[in-house]
Amino acid sequence: MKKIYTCFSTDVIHDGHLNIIAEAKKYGKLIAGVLSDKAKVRYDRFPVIPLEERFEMVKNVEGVDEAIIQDNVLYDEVLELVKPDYVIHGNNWNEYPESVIKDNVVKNLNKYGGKLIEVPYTYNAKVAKIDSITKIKLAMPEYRRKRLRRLLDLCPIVKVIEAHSGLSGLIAEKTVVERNGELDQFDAMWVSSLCDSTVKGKPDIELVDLSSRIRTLDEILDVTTKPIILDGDTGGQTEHFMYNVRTLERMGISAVIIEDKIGLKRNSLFGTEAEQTQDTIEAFCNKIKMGKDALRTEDFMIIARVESLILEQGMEDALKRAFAYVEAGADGIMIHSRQKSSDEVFEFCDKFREKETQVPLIVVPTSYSHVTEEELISHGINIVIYANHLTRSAFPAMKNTAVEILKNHRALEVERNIMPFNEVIKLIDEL
Ligand code: SPV
Ligand code: MG
Repeated sequence: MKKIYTCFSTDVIHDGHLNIIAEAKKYGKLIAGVLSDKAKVRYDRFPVIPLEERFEMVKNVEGVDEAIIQDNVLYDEVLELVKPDYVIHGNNWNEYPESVIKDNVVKNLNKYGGKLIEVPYTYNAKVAKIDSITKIKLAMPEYRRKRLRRLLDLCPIVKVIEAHSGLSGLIAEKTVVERNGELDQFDAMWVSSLCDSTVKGKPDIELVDLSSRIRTLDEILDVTTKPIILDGDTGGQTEHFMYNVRTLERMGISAVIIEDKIGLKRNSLFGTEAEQTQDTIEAFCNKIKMGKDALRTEDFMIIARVESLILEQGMEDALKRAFAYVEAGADGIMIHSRQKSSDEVFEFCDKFREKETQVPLIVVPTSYSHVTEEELISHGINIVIYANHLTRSAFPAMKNTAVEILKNHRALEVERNIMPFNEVIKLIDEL
């Protein structure tokens, strides 16, 4: 009896899968892989049902003889283990970046003479509807909100990119690349005060108020499914913060990060060039505590941002504050720095981890952008935020286009650098 292997990364069995199963059964015994959560978040999207349920679902489909968990997007391990005579897959993996998976399967099959069977991918109205329902479910507040905590459990480091509009949110949502033969994508979005202010032509001084920030959040929530971390600036007055965290929690935001400053907030990267005042430990701990008390779910995270290194108050002060904020109930600590070297951030993280092994550490490597995610992981960092990079890349591109049109008295010269018009109109999926 020949062995056939296929892998499912799905929450619902639909016509497409049944077609693959029917085709597979013509060849022999079918072993179905169920892609684990950890692999699924790199490959396509977060599952809407737990792995155990997906496993049961696949195992019980008629035609599946055996189910196993596939813990990697790439097939090296599973093919080594199962050694199937055939792998069967839909023909929807011929384009980048999915094509790297096909290449990987072919490479592994070639090692022992296994064969690949490709069947036409089924995409009909029913399949499209299931896809759309899954996305809607993922975007619902109660599902979206808790996913940041899940990601912290699943990923060696949670990768967060800045978004300031529906369009930049879609880039964060949909960009998938191949790296060293594997697929990779961002896990969550950061709604930065700097970028949310800058795109509105305003300074980053808490002038863009929460109502406006909520409109930005809503725009992003409307077209994406990934979790969102809000840059909450100072959190404002404690009495207001208590109301605001509940609003954010209800909207499905996963976390707010508040910095331990008071008065007129200036962007941290100004450091001591601008006058900035740090809050007292007592008052900031009280803000955290009151915020936590106001929450109604276990999902939403209040993360405390320590500004001691920014304000040159020293490592001792930074650590003292971080431990006090954890004691007050902070769900994570963000340590910020504006040095070109990562030394002070790493020293902070190493010393923090000597005492505190569980509370997530968050960093924003804007000034020390040479550090890799692997280095951050080695210092116990759990979340990396690329805090302003989509805004900073859009600005020079727009400026250059404006300059070129003015210089040339026409738009022809910019055409080669801009998106073709017919691609723009197809960029956004319609219902
Ligand atoms: C932001 O992105 O608005 C931040 C990070 O708060 S920083 O600009 O570095 O202060
Ligand atoms: Mg900010």
